[in-house]
Amino acid sequence: SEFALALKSALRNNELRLQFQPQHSVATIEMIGFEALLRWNRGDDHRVSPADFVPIAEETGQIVEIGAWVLREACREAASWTRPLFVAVNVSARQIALSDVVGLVREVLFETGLPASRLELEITESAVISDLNHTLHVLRQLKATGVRIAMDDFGAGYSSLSVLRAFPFDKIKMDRSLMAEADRVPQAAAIIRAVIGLGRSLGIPVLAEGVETMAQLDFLRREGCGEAQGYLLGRPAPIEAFADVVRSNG
Ligand code: G
Ligand code: G
Ligand code: MN
Ligand code: NA
Repeated sequence: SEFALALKSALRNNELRLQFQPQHSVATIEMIGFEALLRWNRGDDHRVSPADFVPIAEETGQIVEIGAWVLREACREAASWTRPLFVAVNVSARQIALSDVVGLVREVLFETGLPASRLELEITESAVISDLNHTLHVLRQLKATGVRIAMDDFGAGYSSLSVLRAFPFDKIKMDRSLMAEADRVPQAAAIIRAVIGLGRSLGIPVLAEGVETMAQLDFLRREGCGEAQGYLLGRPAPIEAFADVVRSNG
């Protein structure tokens, strides 16, 4: 399609960029790392959301090349920071199915000099389910390189619990739809509490996504949630917006 063709030239024409969104400790509000988020500007401020073009890139297989670019760019950037903040990179199910993600990660860590301990890979539960055996095999190999694996969008799909049982994830990222409903829907607040308890039982941190208000942050603090991300704490932005933080010593 026209869209897929335009996407193909996007990489060559330098139209792809990364933005970074901070992740914070709930207890101390200290910044702990960033999620790298892909942005496509087709020119003349014609911005296309990854929610629209990532699914197409997955269909056409272009996600392999684009995903490799994202990983390389994110790790190169993080390696230049003077503070040892981590960077979290989204990895698509199709990337795992179609390409050698383990080889790519090893190569990029070697090339950029970023310590594996500062890289986190975010995988959605649907990615794990789509080809359980192959994905679990890849995730184990990835973990052996020393990177952390986070379950992304937890609570948005159908089989979260079985996926958590099948693989020792290093972090749970609670889907932002839970946070959005927490004030209005009692079930959502109850589920957030339960997920925080689940993380505690499993011994892994839980990060709440989509935190937009002080009331939500207070709720998370009362419930003992470890980490948060959202517009209240910082919107996704070019890394220059965070230059002071990533280059400071404190
Ligand atoms: O940043 P925004 O909320 O517009 O992102 C929309 C969706 O696109 C989210 O689900 C996010 O996970 C996904 N996304 C953003 N950047 C990347 C990326 O680099 N790779 C993949 N596979 N998905 C991404
Ligand atoms: O699916 P994933 O978690 O990777 O997607 C992250 C997406 O969530 C990004 O596209 C980012 O723009 C969006 N996002 C981040 N913080 C907030 C927030 O506080 N509110 C809303 N509505 N979206 C957010
Ligand atoms: Mn994510
Ligand atoms: Na998410």
